[in-house]
Amino acid sequence: MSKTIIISNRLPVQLQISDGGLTAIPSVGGLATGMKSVHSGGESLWIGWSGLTEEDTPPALEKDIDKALKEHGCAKVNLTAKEIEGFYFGFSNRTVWPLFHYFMEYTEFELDFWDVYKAVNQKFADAIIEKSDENDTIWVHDYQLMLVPQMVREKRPNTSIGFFLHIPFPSYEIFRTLPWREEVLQGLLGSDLIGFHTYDYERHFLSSVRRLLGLDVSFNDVYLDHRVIKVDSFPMGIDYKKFRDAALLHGKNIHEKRSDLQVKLDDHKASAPDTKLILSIDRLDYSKGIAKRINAFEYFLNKYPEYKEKVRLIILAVPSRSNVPQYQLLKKEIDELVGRINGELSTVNWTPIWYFYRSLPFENLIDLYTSSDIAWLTPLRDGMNLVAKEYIATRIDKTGVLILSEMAGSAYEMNEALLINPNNFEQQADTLKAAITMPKEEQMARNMFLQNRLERYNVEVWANEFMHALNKKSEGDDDAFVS
Ligand code: ADQ
Repeated sequence: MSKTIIISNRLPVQLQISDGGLTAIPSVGGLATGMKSVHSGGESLWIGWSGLTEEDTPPALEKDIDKALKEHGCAKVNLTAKEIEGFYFGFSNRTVWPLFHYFMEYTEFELDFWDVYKAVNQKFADAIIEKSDENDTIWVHDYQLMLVPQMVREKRPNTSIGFFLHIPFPSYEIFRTLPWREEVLQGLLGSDLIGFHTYDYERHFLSSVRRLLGLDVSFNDVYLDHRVIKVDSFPMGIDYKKFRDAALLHGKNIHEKRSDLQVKLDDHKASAPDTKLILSIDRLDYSKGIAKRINAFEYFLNKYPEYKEKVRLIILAVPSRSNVPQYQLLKKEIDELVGRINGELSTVNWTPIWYFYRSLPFENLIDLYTSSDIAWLTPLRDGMNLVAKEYIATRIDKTGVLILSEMAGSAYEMNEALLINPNNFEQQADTLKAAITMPKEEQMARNMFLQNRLERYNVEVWANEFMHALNKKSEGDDDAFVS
């Protein structure tokens, strides 16, 4: 029987080694949830890195780890600490991530990183070959594994291979600066179907293929030797029901067991009912525009001083890639900015910014979404941005205003949000004012459209549409690709 093989850098389970032994805990992330419909019923295998380096894996536990992963339909690729350094912290996050997000000044072109990236991609490809058959369908995820499709294709010319990029694809002018640009394109073109979040990323990719490889491109088909590769956009959704149900439950439990954070949020509401809460949630990443957002908030308070003591900005920054120097510098910059602004503007009754640098449990995420009057998300470039979608899904009474950067992939589908250019402080200050004063009826009218769309195009639909297009491709039915 043929199966589906899913490949991503990390597995959808986390291993925990304690005195009591080994446990594998399923992750709650968007990808893991989205792939549930594909990754179920014993007909699929998920291959990835377990999160433990070879050095950190006690040899006596090897077999137990494999067994625990197998129970979740997973198999691991073993990586050494040196490989993680060059492949993940190196080429993936010091070359591809900054380049694809247009941070040229942070992009490092290191031959050593590239060599390790190639070797680790080969390890993933070898694991796929070892654990799959010719008839299996293979779905490779994201920028850490862009060479895998071609590496598998060389050994399995007839296998059906799909690839999805979760981050933006840059314009040709930026992409062509990469010393290994042809190899990356050829790696991706080992696929039968290549998916992006938006039509713009798809267009950028096709333009690079045409100009750098000189291949024939017609509409969204690439012609390579005797193969036709399909390129299309599949905007990723969220698990709408999960967020909606959590918010409904949250409303019912309000007077029972409250988290510390919820107690703080409720106290805030009781003591300052007219103070609007403005929420921002991101991984601590320079692409998310957190420092600029804090500066824009200060600009807003100076432009409209009547809102001092009437608004509060909550910043939740989730620790991320703290081994990479740029992320350490950003953390320092944000700490200092928040300290300075709170120091200069706070009053006896008011602190303008509440800043949390940590990962919070899911319940707390829901506390924040449901308690905030406004969500303000200002990435400078973002493949999609799921936080924008999650905030809207939790607004049970349909109130709440979403201010969203035009540079996020999700902005293409969320026209009813207030869309802004994160570099335009004047526009952002005016938009914040418009959000604070927006009548409830208008909020509800906008969110009704947004919620209907999010409910319909949820993450399961996203995964199924991709798989459907990939299966159609292998059956030779090209009608599935008319976008
Ligand atoms: P990310 O850059 O991580 O993803 P995003 O899409 O916003 O960005 O997803 C973040 C996820 O983390 C959300 O699902 C959110 O609920 C969760 N999260 C945020 N704060 C948390 C916290 N404190 N504790 C626990 N969970 C938290 C990359 C790309 C995006 C693209 C996604 C999916 O950079 O552009 O949308 O992949 O393709």
